[in-house]
Amino acid sequence: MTIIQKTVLGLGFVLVLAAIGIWIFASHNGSNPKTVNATSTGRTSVDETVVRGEGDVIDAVVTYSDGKFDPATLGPIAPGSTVQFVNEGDTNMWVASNVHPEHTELLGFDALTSIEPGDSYEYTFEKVGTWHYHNHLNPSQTGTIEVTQL
Ligand SMILES: [Cu+2]
Repeated sequence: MTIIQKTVLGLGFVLVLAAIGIWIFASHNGSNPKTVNATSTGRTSVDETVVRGEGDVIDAVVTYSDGKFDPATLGPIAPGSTVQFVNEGDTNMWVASNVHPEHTELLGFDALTSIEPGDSYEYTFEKVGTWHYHNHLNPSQTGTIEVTQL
């Protein structure tokens, strides 16, 4: 092989690798169309927290473990967004709207029962507002959901 043949072969190889890389990158990016970049909110780096309502699918997830809800403040999310509260801790949780113990800030936002580790509670936020909640079993553990017209 001449040096020119080797160079052409090498360049061809690099181009094929680049094409494969671009294809993988593009197909990965297109895999979750409802995810919107949330970094501009400054509240969280979790992309899934800026979402649009899509009916009965899970639009965002809040996890509970070690006595904390994560993210502590979720949003903004659009009206109609369903949030799943997942108990990843080793004690029960009971998600309920403030104010303890009446839970009247957002009527209906109340698991009405104790959620065991590994189980979850889902609630669809229809009303615009900043909704505070707590663990009814330990009211000092709190979180916030921000529902805004996006
Ligand atoms: Cu309560």
